[in-house]
Amino acid sequence: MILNHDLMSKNRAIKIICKKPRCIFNKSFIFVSNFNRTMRNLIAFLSIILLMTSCDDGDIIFVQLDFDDTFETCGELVFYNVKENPVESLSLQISSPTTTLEDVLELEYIDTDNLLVTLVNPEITGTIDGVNNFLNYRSYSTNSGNLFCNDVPPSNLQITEDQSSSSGIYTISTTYFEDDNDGIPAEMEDLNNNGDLYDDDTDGDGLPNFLDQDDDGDNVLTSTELIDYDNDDDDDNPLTDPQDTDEDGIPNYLDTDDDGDLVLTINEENITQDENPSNDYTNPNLADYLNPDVATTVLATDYRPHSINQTYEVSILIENITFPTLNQNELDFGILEDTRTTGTRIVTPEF
Ligand SMILES: [Ca+2]
Ligand SMILES: [Ca+2]
Ligand SMILES: [Ca+2]
Ligand SMILES: [Ca+2]
Repeated sequence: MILNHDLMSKNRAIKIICKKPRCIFNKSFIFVSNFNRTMRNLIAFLSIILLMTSCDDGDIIFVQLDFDDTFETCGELVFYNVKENPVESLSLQISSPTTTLEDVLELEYIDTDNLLVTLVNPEITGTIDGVNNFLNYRSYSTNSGNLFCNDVPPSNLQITEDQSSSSGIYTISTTYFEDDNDGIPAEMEDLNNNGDLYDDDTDGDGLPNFLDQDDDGDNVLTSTELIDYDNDDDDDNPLTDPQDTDEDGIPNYLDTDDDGDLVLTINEENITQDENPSNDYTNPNLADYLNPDVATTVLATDYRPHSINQTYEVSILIENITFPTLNQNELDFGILEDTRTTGTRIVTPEF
């Protein structure tokens, strides 16, 4: 009855509004419309009650921390993620056991020739105890620039909330990739197609082809030899038709005697002996190692240094978190953004 009364009184209000000429509602439609509106109001009211009840329940805030999927690091050893609007930060500070980013990225040789490397610590785990190792969530009233790793804290820094987890397990996972960047995708350097990139070593110098800038070991880089000068197949792609100067069926980048003059390319250093036959020209238009009419032997004494591109991917997962008033027990920090996660290393195979 009360509901009907309310509806009727609202019907009246609507009737007044409907005095406009373009109003085409009839009375039954108005009743349905009002019924829906009342139900919406009722649902909204119940939602507010529910929300108020929830917030009274030990002040637990049911939120999902929403940060970028990249983080940074500095010092000894703080990982942090800062976002704006609102300004918030997450930080993981590790001091025991003492860990540095150098530890995370450390490599060791895995062969006797000191050519191949692997990670020393692909996974580092530890405990957050709020004493030695901290996980903090903070919010700030202002954006104060770089919030971490300043010798002098920002002067206008106002922390409005600071929560420290009293527990947690962190796992720092690192993966490491290398490539010779020679223009041939790594999977195409798996010559025997067995899925193992490490057992393809055309020149036998100890560097597998996918890490070897000079696959045939003739001191002319693969990237130099891969060029398809004649472009017979018109696709401008040297991978589909790599240059084969002496037409012996072996592309130049895998051929130790590129011009077929029976002098090994590596020994065609007629002009300058600098472990690079590609700059030796008797005929100014054609390098000697590609010129079968020049067959002078000047023995090489070394392999040239090889550059290998390095990429690390560092991610952190934190589990069993206990923040005082935040209900989240697992946190994926994302991927580390740092200049030290890419680099090159130089190796020179033994001649
Ligand atoms: Ca090799
Ligand atoms: Ca290669
Ligand atoms: Ca060659
Ligand atoms: Ca020659």
